[in-house]
This record gives sequence, C-alpha cells and structure tokens, in this order.
Amino acid sequence: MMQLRTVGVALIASSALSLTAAGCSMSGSQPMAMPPAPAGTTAVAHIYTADGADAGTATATSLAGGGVRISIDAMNLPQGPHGAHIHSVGRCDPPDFSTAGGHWNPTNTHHGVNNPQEPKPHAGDMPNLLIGTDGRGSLAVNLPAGSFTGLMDADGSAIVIHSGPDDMTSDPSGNSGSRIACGVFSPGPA
Ligand SMILES: [Cu+2]
Repeated sequence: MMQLRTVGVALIASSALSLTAAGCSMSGSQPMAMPPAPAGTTAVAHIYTADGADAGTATATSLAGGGVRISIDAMNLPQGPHGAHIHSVGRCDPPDFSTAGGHWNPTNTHHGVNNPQEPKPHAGDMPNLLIGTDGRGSLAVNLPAGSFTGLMDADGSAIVIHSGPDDMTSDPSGNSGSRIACGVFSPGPA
C-alpha cells in the first residue's frame, strides 16, 4: 500500500516537472531557472553572536539529485535547544540580525514539520540545535526542498540560531525567540 502510494507520488512529480520544463521553453520572458550546482559544491557560513564572538560554522553542500545538506558546528552558545533555520537574506547585522530576513521559504509553505496547516515545512526548517554544557553543539540535516543554487541566489542566505527552542508548529518561526547568532553563506570549501 505504502509502496503503491509512493510510486503514484513519484509519477505525479515527474509529470509536473515535464510541464514546468515545457512552460519554460515556451515563455521567453520568464526568468530561466539557474542550472543546478554540481553535487558536492560547498558554501560556508562563519557564525557570530550579537557580541561578535565566534559561534562556529555551518556548511552547505549541494546534493546529487537536488537538495542541500546543512552541517552546523556551533560553539559559545547557551546550553539547551535552539531553533536553527536558513533565513532568506545573506546579511547578519548585530545585534538583532533582522537583516537576515524571514525564513528561507521559496515555495511559500508553513513553518514546522508539525504545523497543522499544509503545505509544510519551510525549505530551510531544521531540527533544534542542541547545545551542551560546553557551549557546543552540532547538527547535520538534508534539506530536500531546498537547492544549493537557490540558497546562493542573488541576495544569498544566512544561518540563524535563536534564543529558544523551535516548537516546530507555529508560523512564522516556531516561537523560537530572538536571534542570538548568525552567519552568511559564502561560496567556498568546507
Ligand atoms: Cu529562524
């Protein structure tokens, strides 16, 4: 039963893709989608707190077949769970990091894997980042709904870490509190 459903979804997805491709070639005024980045292409964000302290790094890696992998290695942060998301603008101006914009949400969905509304989640939603007593924590997650090219678009993107945990349920940001650390993704090796 589950397998049949999966096949059905895959067929629908592939016909939607062909329709999209056909639409592109027929409408010259539409901006063409950027070609996908080769698998393994990386970008790195150096994360800083509002005080300018080094809070670690996040690496984005282009995945074969689409999607992007985010690996966070954080330090100098308060113990406990923290909401961590990709935000839509590659700017991190302290102290509130509001210039990073809202969540990276290219397909206009709802925030959080447990949001009662569909569709969900945001392309840049991630599990909570758990920081230990030593101020360190790490997280690695594949974001299948995101693309490396989209992440590194004209206005870039940023990794933002919030003061509190993400409830994974509520728009627009899971009630995760203020932004305590931020890093801008720049092209380059991990
Ligand atoms: Cu956020």
